[in-house]
Amino acid sequence: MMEKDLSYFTIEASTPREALERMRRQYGAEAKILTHKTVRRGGLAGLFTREAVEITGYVPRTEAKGRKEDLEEVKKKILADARREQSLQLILKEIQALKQDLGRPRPEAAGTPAGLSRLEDLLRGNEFTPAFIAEMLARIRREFSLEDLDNFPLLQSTVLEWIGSRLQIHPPLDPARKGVKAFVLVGPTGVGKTTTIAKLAAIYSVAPKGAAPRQVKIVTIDNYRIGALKQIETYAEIMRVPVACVESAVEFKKYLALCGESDFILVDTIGRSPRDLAKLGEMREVLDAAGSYSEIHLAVSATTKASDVEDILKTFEPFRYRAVILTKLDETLRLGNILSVLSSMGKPVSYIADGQSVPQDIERASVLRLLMNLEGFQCPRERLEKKFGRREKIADALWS
Ligand SMILES: Nc1nc2c(ncn2[C@@H]2O[C@H](COP(=O)(O)OP(=O)(O)OP(=O)(O)O)[C@@H](O)[C@H]2O)c(=O)[nH]1
Ligand SMILES: [Mg+2]
Repeated sequence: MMEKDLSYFTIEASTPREALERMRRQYGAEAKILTHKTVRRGGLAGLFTREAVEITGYVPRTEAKGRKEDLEEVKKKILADARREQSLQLILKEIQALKQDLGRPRPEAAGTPAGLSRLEDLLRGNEFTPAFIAEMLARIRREFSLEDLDNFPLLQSTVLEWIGSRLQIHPPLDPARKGVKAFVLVGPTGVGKTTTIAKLAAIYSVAPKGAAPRQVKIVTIDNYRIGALKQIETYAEIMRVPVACVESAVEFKKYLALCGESDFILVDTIGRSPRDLAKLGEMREVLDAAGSYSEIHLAVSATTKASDVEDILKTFEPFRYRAVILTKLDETLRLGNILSVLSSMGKPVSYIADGQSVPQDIERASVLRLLMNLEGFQCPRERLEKKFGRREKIADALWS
């Protein structure tokens, strides 16, 4: 063993036994005696001294170090345990929090009963706008008891009625109405304006029983596009309805001045992109010539997506259209987008066109017809008819 590994000590005691005992007590069993001698202590100038024992010895330092290392180990262990303890405490806290969370009714779970999410899916499937859906769901939450939320047939028929009540219907054209001579159809390109004008011309050429006969005339200001005039002339020829072309406000004014009391003029306009503001402005000037003699309706295809419908309804606003004619209803099963926008913008619907056949594929707008076009809703028809009235084909109304 190297010297630096030893720790030396000196012990002085009255007797050898006492020295030995103290060595064992202080340095343990490992301690070894190096020297042992008798010394004299105390007294005064060599007088009255007493005998004592002094031992020197050593104890291996390794032992002392070992104990220190042990201590380090113990400390580390304690620290590790403490850390583990802390982690355990954290985990425990988290578990407790989770338990509390699970025990508490979860807001979305509590707020979305099965019937409500089924209804949401139904509205989404019909492509109602998110804002419209949110409004409907909020109303259900407000007005339905928890018990009724489980009654899905009640839920869907009520919502269908709510949708219906928000739709506005514009009365059909009345050629006998005093003052209004011209009915004008504006709208984006290709939505079916000309076809709709032809359908209306065919229908209104026939006077209802007992009513005074009237002369339906078609005016087109869509004579710029190749084939446009030909298209309306072909229809007019079949129906024996006169067609006139008008290119300016002055011409239109002159034309109207020559019309008689019994004339009913249907005006077909050139299809304009809602983005082509300059051309829309020109057209407005021509139409303004008719002043209060005319009533303008806006044709919108039912296949247009919600954001575009909103744009169209806004862009054509300067024409002060009174109602919307929904065309191409036969081409879509998702009517929610249009209905959402119409109801949020408060625009009434006057006619519904649902096919290319002239004159059959048109009818007066009715809430029933619009609701019937919604997919997946099941509601007794009689219930809706009772609330919103029946669906009426124009032809039925005119020729019955
Ligand atoms: N499926 C379906 N097609 C329609 C309907 N109405 C019109 N169409 C068709 O849509 C196409 C365009 O119709 P038009 O009447 O020429 O449309 P427009 O709005 O006059 O078009 P522009 O004058 O070019 O702006 C034609 O092929 C029509 O047969 C409808 O209700 N349903
Ligand atoms: Mg046209």
